[in-house]
Amino acid sequence: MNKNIKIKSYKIPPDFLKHSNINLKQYKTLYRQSIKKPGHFWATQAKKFISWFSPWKKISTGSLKKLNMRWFVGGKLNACYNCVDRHLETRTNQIAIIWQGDNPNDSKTITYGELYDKICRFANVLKDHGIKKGDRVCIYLPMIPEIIISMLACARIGAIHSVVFGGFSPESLKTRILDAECRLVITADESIRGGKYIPLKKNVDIAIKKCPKVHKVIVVKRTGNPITMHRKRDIWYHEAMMGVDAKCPPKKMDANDPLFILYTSGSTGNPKGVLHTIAGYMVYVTMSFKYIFDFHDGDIYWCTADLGWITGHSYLLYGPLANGGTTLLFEGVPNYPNFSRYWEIIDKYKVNIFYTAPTAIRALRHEGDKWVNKTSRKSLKLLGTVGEPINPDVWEWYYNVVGNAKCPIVDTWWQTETGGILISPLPGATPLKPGSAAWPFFGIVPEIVNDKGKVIKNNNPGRLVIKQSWPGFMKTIYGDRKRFVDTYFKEVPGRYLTGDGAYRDKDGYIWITGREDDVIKVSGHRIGTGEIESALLTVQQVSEAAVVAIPHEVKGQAIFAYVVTKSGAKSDALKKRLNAQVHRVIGPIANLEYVQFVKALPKTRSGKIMRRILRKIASSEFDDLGDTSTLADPSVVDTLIAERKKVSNEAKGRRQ
Ligand code: 7RM
Repeated sequence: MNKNIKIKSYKIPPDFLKHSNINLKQYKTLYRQSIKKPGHFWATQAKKFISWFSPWKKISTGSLKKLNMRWFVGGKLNACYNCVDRHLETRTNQIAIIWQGDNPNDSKTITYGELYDKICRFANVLKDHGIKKGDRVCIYLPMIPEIIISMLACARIGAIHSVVFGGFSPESLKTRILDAECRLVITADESIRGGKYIPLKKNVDIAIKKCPKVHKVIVVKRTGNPITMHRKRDIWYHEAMMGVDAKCPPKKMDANDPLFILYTSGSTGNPKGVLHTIAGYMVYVTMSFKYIFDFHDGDIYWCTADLGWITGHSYLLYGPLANGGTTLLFEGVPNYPNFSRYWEIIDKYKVNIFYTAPTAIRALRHEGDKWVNKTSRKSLKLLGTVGEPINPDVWEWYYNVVGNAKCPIVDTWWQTETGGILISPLPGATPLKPGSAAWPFFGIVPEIVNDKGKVIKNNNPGRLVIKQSWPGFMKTIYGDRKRFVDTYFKEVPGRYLTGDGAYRDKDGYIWITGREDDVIKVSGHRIGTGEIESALLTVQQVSEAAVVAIPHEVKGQAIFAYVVTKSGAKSDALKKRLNAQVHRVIGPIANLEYVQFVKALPKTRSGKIMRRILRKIASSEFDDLGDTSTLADPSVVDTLIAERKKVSNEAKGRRQ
């Protein structure tokens, strides 16, 4: 974010103040308490927001320095009970889930009473197939009610769910199933997005050929198109649900038992299985949902994220349902059948809280205001964004055109690892600065430090770290405690290293500048450049590959691959083949926007690729390449620049 751009700040819309849960004065007082006496603060919240079978014995033990932090030690609870059972007394007939299919005519609603019944039955189906407490279950489903039923059925019996996004390839699915040692997979025949059919069951069949531990596959019939069912292994969901017992008591789980594993990309190696535990996660997401989204009884809330990502877990499912809310589940995409789709859905269901990603906002803004102006959006009271920095001009468009200048925007910064939102405005308390995620949430102590770990101030950019433990933080990387310690705690001891860069302005507002490591965000999807490089290296002609991100108007970032081929091969056909291979290994979300064939990569004398230089050259910033004196062969840079210029000239030539 350019610090020289003048940012206008926005007061809280007066209408909003009348009903908001927290005002500025309350935020300041509570925040102070939350960091001075975290134990007392979280004990109060945990009692208020969560129902316990038996109370904790110690509110917390251990420390972030020793990396043995535990919250609500000795407490007993169940996440599914908190999302469903405890609401039955007052909300049996209230709608829990509004489901909107890809086809605008395809929709249904599910009440809390119905949801309870389906979850109990499905939990019994899982038990009948040998799933018990602690077993891992892989969920590879579209955005249909059965994905929520499956996740909560796992939580009910103490099984650990690992949801894999439906856009991932069979290869990525296999890696995740093997890493978590899943025993059962839940999938659908096909998914439908934007009118296109994706063969989920076929992908599962390919993936589990090499997964010996998977003994059952449960298949939801979504499209009804023919698929292959393996007689001994595969079961139809609808058949299994018939005749199964409708009673299934929730398992009394320990506060620090695992709730789920969710894979996310890092700088190096395979994706990491981020493991979250029940009590800390539930307290944190339930409470943060209520305050950050200013949730009130009767609100209609819509988060557009897929349940395959952390945003879907925390703020489509667990947060809203634990608060007894009505949550909208949308199967489709923002541009089908037309660019008004989101706004039409908002009008159809009178959505009043809407949470989406900057990439979607940019894409829709690009199509012009007419698609928005056709709709009323009168119901909206609050807007949210997540996933990447949002530029001030895109923010203004969201605020004025979508929100009619009457809805605050919560720009929420957080990560798979953090469980819930750590930095965000509170809508009734925080004057808004477009492009800034504003202030820390309760219990969160962010710091901006330099390479030596020293705190820096006054608009100076540095690494964003978190100083104190909070209940929503992950417990570990599944099966790899060493990687957990090395990734997040080695470089700045005693702090959680987020991997993001940031600075803080004189009003205490935090501005996130983006990742500082080799993780990129393409259309809000988190991808490791290392994973893409590994995929490229599986192509026979490739001898070396280096991937960097370059800025993209709609996607935020796009993938730029430098490829060295054996025998210097380079052709458009080879580019296509490389892209096809990346799709096959990772999935279509990892699309190579640019491939540049080069003679050599810039390396230090110790053989480390200098990505900083590659990033600049990819973005055609040739003037300020920084220190190149440590390169083993500095002339490589000139060749790279010449090659880059040649490619952009060719592209220009084609456009003329
Ligand atoms: C929730 C989620 C995490 C990374 C994170 C940041 C980026 C997320 C914002 C943001 C600027 C935001 N989890 N990020 N939210 N950057 N402003 N409001 O996205 O694990 O998939 O990604 O996303 O770089 O480190 S994630």
